[in-house]
Amino acid sequence: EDGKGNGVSVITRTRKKLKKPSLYRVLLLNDDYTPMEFVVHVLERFFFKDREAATRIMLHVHNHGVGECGVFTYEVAETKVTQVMDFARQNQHPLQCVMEKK
Ligand code: TYC
Repeated sequence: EDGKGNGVSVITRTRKKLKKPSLYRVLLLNDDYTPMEFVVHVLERFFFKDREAATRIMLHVHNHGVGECGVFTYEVAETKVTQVMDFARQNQHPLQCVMEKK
């Protein structure tokens, strides 16, 4: 019914399917030239890590070739990658930052 006593059938959707957003890892890649201190600064500045966590992640990347900075929705991950790549380029470091679907 339409609520006005008009005898009209109205279909009302009572539940909307809310899909969870896909998540993306943001990764730093190792290289031979970017100073360790610069990578720690990147992790503090763009990923809000404290110095201890930033140092742990930086050393993981240094020793294993790749490491996770965080997990974000697509647009946030894309923004982080752009911020890190722009900052590295401004400082003439070859640091690479990428994202991958979880
Ligand atoms: N391997 C670099 C060095 O020895 C340090 C480094 C760590 C570079 C992490 C990049 O994502 C990186 N100075």
